[in-house]
Amino acid sequence: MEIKSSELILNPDGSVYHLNIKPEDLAENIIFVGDQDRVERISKHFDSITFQTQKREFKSQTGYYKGKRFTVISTGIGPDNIDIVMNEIDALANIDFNTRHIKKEISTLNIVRIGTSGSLHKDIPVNSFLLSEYGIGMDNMLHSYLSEAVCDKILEEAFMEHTQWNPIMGRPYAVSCSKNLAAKLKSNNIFEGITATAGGFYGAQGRILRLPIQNHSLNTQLESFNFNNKRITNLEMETAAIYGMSKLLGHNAVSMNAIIANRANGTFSEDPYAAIDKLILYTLEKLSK
Ligand code: R1P
Repeated sequence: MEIKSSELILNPDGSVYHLNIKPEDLAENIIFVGDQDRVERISKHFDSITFQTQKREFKSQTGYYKGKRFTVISTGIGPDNIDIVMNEIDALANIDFNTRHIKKEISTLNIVRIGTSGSLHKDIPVNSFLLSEYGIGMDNMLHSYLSEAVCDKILEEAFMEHTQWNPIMGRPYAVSCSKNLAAKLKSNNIFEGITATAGGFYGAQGRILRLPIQNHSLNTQLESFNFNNKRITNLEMETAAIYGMSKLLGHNAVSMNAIIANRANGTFSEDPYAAIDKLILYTLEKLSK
């Protein structure tokens, strides 16, 4: 069935609406970052850059690192942006923009987020690295889709019981990373755990400035949660949405986190850029193998 112009919006030059990318300019290996200024912190390591564009917060560069082709895309902040970026990169790979039909052969993309995040435990210090084995989304974005098949119901139920989850906040969703892609990225030097993804930065992550919040105990409840000896290690704003959309669309995804804040002891990295630069090089090296 032909996908109408109002549903898959293309720019006059044939690029996809928000990302401004044409199908031939998207690599199969994709790196997401939140901050648009982080795109060049990655591409400065490339052998060459063959394409670049920016619209709004979505800045993209495609190039080669040690002979392997990558596209780096900044997603901006939050799960709502992940809905846009995931749908548009999938359309670039799997919808024929000329006929507006889904391609017969569906391609799989490899997506790695290199993000910043806050640790919930004193023993996961600032400047350490963490691979998200699972994402628990507290943001509801995934519920627009028929997502049950990719979600871990047992983990979700345990999480809701432990946090005495208020239904007014919607239902949390839990999705795992791609085991194969994670195997490439693991090492003894990095922590692993469940990443909680929030739909906001302040109240949604238990920060109180002037407004009273729904759940004062959120961070201590997240910290004390244990599921089959896995703990919720950190809080950020994209991982669960990326995992959910990737699983639904048939792509591989892993989220790598530079821990720049420690919510348990109230510390913040003195040099967050050094931490993220180290994680960028670590990740590029692992992915280039
Ligand atoms: C909040 O400051 C932002 O920083 C974190 C959060 O997930 C959120 O996007 O990640 P990035 O540094 O990748 O944007």
